[in-house]
Amino acid sequence: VFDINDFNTFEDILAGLDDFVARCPSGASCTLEDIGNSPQGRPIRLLKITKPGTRKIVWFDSAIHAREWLAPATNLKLLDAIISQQDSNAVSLFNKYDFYFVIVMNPDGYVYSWQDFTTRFWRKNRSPNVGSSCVGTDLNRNYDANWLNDGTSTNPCSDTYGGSSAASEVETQAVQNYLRNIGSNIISLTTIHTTAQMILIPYGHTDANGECAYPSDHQDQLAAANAFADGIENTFGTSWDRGTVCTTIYPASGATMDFAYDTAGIKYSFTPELRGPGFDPPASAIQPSFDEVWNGVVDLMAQIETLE
Ligand code: 0X9
Ligand code: ZN
Repeated sequence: VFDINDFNTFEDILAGLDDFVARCPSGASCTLEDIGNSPQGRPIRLLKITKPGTRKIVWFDSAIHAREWLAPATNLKLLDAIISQQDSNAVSLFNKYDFYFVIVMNPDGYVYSWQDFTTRFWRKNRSPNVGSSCVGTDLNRNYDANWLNDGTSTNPCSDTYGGSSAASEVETQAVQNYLRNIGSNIISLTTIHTTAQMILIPYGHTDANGECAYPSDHQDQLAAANAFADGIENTFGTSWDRGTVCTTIYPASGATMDFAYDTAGIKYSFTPELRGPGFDPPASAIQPSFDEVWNGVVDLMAQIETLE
């Protein structure tokens, strides 16, 4: 049974999405769209919460890394906040923007992380690799964004295996195609990970000299990331780093966020690394994670408005 205050199986999340659709705010449309299917045939399901007219889209996705369970749990609470119009911030955000949520970007990996305690910390998808007995590609190294440049592996047994070619994986292709089509309508994209207490911005790759690369929009992106991280910190007095992937966590190329910025043209693209502890926090971490991220999102959107 779906429980917004607990971790949920893939099946329960799909049922939960149906419940959200049934609770659509009056005057709004809530629609499900499968942007693709995983190799094992599971939907990559998008929930769109929209109002009539042409409005910019705020995008949140999660669980591209299977084991990072607090990410989809927190994302579901963000979805709940918008659907229930929980407070005046939720109301004013939804007065301005449409909201798109993909809760599970890596369905096969997520299901596998629920199988038993030996598979709980699985990260990649579950596609077989030709010529290897090791399974899976790191979908957050498989995007057509400086693919294989840095912080990624050509070894199929590695947890950061980039795949056999850029966008070799159908999960990657589905998201890339979708973002290519609607990217110009997206005002901000947040692709949620755990667990390092950071707000990361592009880029993850390095240049020809091995130095971290910076986008031309860096100053605006950093101002937005600072608002996001400050809003989070102010909630419980925690400490969150902010900065480019390459300078703040480590070089890592071929990720969703860098594709979103470089190819889909989404200037404000973020990778939060949520609170821990680790990849297996207790369910009691879900509410405080949501509380702080929600405050961060409210401040982020206000900051983006002053920058645009
Ligand atoms: O390594 C990753 O993919 C992310 N960290 S995690 O511990 N969740 O695995 C950070 C990657 C962010 N990279 C780019 N957006 N380039
Ligand atoms: Zn991750």
